[in-house]
Amino acid sequence: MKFPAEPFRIKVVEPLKKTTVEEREKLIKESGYNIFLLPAESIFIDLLTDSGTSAMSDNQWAGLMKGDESYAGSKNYYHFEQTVRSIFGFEHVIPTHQGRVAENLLFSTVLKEGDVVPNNIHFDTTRANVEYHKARAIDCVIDEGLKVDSELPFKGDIDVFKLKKAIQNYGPDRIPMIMITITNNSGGGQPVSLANIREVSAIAHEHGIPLIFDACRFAENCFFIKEREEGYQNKSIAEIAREMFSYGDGCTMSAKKDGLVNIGGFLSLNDGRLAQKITNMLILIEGFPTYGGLAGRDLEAIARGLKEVLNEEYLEFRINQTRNLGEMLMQNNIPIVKPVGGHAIYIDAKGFLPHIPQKEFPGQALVVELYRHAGIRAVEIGSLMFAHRDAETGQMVYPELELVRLAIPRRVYTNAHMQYVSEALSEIYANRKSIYGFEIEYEAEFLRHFTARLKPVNV
Ligand code: P61
Repeated sequence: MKFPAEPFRIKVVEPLKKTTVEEREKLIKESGYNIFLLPAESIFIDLLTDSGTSAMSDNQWAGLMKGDESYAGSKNYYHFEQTVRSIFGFEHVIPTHQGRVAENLLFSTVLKEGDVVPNNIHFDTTRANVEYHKARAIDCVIDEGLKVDSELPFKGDIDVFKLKKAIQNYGPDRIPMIMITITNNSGGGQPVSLANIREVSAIAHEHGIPLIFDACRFAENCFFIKEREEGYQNKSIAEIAREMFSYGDGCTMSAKKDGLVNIGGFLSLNDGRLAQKITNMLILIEGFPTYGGLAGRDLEAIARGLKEVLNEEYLEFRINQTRNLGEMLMQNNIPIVKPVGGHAIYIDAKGFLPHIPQKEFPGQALVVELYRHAGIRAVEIGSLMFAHRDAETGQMVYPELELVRLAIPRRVYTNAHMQYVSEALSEIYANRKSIYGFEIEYEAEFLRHFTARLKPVNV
């Protein structure tokens, strides 16, 4: 079948507002050509992120009514704890209100100045949290993981030679943990193989270094393992997850992705002493250990979401919806990162707009045109996000990849919406020569893409 049919029917609808090109031109200009500053109501299809944007099921909504809002020891916490333990297998479960707090709690407890944390590729909040503690975040993904056209099945794998070299260079004492991000968000939502996880785990443990998963999209990663890795075709997603996490010592998790909820996260660890220290810190900054900044009802929704996300019919639809959009785009010659990842399509903006130099932000130019032309919101992952001035030479350093991410919220849009996105991109591609670049009018010192204001070049 060409289109993966949605394995759910729609019980509640949220009307979408249609705006005209003229209205959007005015709004995007007023927003300094920055889509983060747009009113969300003016967007027809919002593909800014798959984080916290899932549609919850009837079962999860029913769970909200079962929320026990006691300050300590709510039944929802016990359900949540038992669910996380049964899937992830780590002993201690610490709730947080989102993923970056789990990262912050872990790093602030473990990292010292000068430490080093290897990962396949650190996501931006992970990197920022490592660097905030004056440690170094280093990326050890395989070289193919950075190539737009490489079609390897597990482009999120860690290059074990790079990892071993890092351990040799810095010494295991300066590496308090090794991380693996599943799936690898910054590298195109690409999965990591179990063979690689096993190997990295052996290397880590040989040197007495704990292995920690950044597990935001763990179920999608497991689905790819089932689909692509020899010997796993007859295993359930839960079995694959159990094996995968058995090679690690803990995880950080943003439940806003594969927890299928709008808010929530957790940290889960085997090390009891570390968990105790972190729990004390949790009380200081998030809340009591059995709610961690969440309401009882939120914990219930996560517990139910984590069970639902293991459902194979759901995952098959999810991965194929994304893949199907990717295939429609490829048929129309739109250059994208291959193979298609789990949660998003990444358009190669250099290939799409070769006439716009990197200094004029081709990725952002495409993002602006998508909104202007069709009311679609995507996000630039390129020069606006990453270009910086070299501290020594004063020269601008541009990122290798200039991407535009179309992140697909879970269970939110239909395949007809995906077709709309594909048609809009084809129309834009046909007129791509008329698209112009941008220059920055205002930028903040850190994470400038969130608040920057831009203006068109030569217009
Ligand atoms: C996203 F533009 N991701 O992909 P929190 N690890 C990983 C993530 O993907 C992740 C977090 C940790 C987002 C949201 C987002 O500058 C941005 O629950 C692999 O968001 O704290 C989040 O989880 C952090 C988008 C975050 C951004 C920061 O869209």
